[in-house]
Amino acid sequence: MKLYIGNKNYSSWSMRSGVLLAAFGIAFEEEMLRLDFNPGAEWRRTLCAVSPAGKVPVLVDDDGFAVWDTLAIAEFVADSHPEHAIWPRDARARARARSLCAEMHTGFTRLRTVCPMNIEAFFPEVGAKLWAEDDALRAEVARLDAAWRDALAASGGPFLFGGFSAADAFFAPVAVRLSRFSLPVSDAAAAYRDALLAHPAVEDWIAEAMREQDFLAEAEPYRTGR
Ligand SMILES: N[C@@H](CCC(=O)N[C@@H](CS)C(=O)NCC(=O)O)C(=O)O
Repeated sequence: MKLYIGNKNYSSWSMRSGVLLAAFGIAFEEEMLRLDFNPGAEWRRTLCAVSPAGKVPVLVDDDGFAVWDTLAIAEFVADSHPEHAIWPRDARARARARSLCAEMHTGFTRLRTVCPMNIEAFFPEVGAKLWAEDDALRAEVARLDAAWRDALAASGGPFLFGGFSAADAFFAPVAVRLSRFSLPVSDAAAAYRDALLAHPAVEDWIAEAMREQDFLAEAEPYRTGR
């Protein structure tokens, strides 16, 4: 299988699929397409040849069959690898894990907008200012904190549903954002954030993102003063 991804430093959606496959030790080749937001950019032509949606990540199976969008990729990986508990084995826990992934997929838009993924950069002052001024951001972090606490209390941790699952892969970029912007969370949520950041698959992704050293001005609202 081949996973097409964007820059590891910036592409939060790529991180979800990459971390999911790595966490379960599923072999895959990785092809990084440098994100370029200009119309007609080369990476989009390459990408559109494998996926009509034109977004990363895309998982291409050995026979060329392409699956795009992180939710569909998680389902395809779970179907292809029933030996792994990609989703929790218990039906209700599985439904709850899917609810959280779907909520992440469509929600937390304020957090995603004002605290963009940028693994190599630390913005505690920006985070403090946002925290003081942005009601919508605080409300989303409160919802996130409650969702994490509920799942952890029900499972006993250390991950949302006990062992590492797709739900944790979906929240890995959120753990990065909370840490890079120093956003305050409860003790239970902070312990989970740190467990997630210390997971080997997440650590590897972060280490590779740090090595990228590829500044993309379009993804940098804070380091360019825009
Ligand atoms: N809903 C998609 C979102 C994918 C997405 O927005 N990927 C970004 C990179 S993180 C992208 O390809 N952006 C390029 C664009 O939108 O033109 C998923 O879950 O995979």
